[in-house]
Amino acid sequence: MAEFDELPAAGNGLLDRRFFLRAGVASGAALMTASASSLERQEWMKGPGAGMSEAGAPSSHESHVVRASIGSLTGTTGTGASRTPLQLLDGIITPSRLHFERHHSGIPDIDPDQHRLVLHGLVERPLSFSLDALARYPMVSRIQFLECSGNSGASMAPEPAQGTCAALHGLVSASEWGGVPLSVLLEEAGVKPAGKWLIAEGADSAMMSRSVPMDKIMDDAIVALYQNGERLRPSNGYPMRLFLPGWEGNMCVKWLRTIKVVDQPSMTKDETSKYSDLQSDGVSTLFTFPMGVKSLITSPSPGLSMGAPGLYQISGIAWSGAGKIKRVEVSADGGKSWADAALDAHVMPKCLTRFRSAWRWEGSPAVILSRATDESGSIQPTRETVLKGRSTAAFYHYNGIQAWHVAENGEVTNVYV
Ligand SMILES: Nc1nc2c(c(=O)[nH]1)N[C@H]1C(S)=C(S)[C@@H](COP(=O)(O)O)O[C@H]1N2
Ligand SMILES: [Mo]
Repeated sequence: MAEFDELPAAGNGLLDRRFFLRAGVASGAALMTASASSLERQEWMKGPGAGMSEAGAPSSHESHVVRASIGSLTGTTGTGASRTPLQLLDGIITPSRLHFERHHSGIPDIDPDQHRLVLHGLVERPLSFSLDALARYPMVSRIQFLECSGNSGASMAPEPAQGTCAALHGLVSASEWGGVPLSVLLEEAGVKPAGKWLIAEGADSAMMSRSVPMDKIMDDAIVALYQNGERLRPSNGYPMRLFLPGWEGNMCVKWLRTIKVVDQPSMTKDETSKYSDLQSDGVSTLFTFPMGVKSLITSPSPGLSMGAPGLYQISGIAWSGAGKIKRVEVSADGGKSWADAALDAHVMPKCLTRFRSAWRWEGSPAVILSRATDESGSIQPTRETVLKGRSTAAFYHYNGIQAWHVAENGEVTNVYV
């Protein structure tokens, strides 16, 4: 251990990230040394275990790991959101059952045999695809994040809201998304030269629709059929959704029903009155598509109190709509000094990246924060920078640095720095 105490990387106990790259380091977290009684056979070893089942479920001891802060507009049950319990997960994949949900009019009960995707508008040949027909096209799969542009909106409030990572930032998840590149389908339909945008519409009663520029479609848009190896969950768009890697979640139209090729954006309610950013001069910024570079310490975080002073792992997620995460820095002294965090091996474009830092907490109050940089060179801004020039009524696209206060008793709360 002493060897790592010689590798302080920043103020207030942050250790060098090489801590995680060396073999054979112990954290000293095991509370008791093993004794003979630790080796006694437990009850569950004294008879055969349970049988097989057709589909698995998490351990009954993990029943607290569920979606949180579920809210719906008054008088509705499906017009709102549920949030991913980020503080209870590790790695970068969100189990499908915990992917956040955001619906404007509930989850439609779609019969996949009846459902069609219709491609029309400024095309040579309007086409209609059944699910079976779509599944015969060449497919791709990528592990990528999906984030609602309303995520973290609470951080714009004048006083820091108290809540878990789920409550404050749980409108982001990551999955392996598999499906057919939309460019392939459009090539088959033949886009007319005047076709520069398309309007994607869903089969829910909200008929949510968004305009998408053709460049993005030709770059990496897919009609997603699979999520983490199985068909999409109903809540996430079954049987098909538009997936636009790195772009705001709202544009990833679920229960995708029609794609109309047009010559200009159609100014739907979801890209004008909603999902636009009101500035303090009264001008509203439209079409903020890629999600900004962002990171968040998920452990420790509110609800996950610290125990006795000692060696801790700070862990969190970072992501950017512009590409890969290049660097994550962590501070344990409120941003006075920073140390590079170690990144887990899976660093992929437009995906969550897991970071870790070793921290020797002395037991005194501390403010911990993380700051991500992406491969385009963008650095996660401070809260102050994000709010500059924005109307106090603005709500979307918040990617500011999140600070957590660790009290002497180990309790973690949300603070602004
Ligand atoms: N048809 C349709 N598509 C939709 C929505 C919707 O209500 N209806 N919600 C949008 C919003 S605001 C977001 S953030 C994402 C959420 O996707 P998820 O529920 O799979 O997490 O879907 C988008 N696509
Ligand atoms: Mo959203």
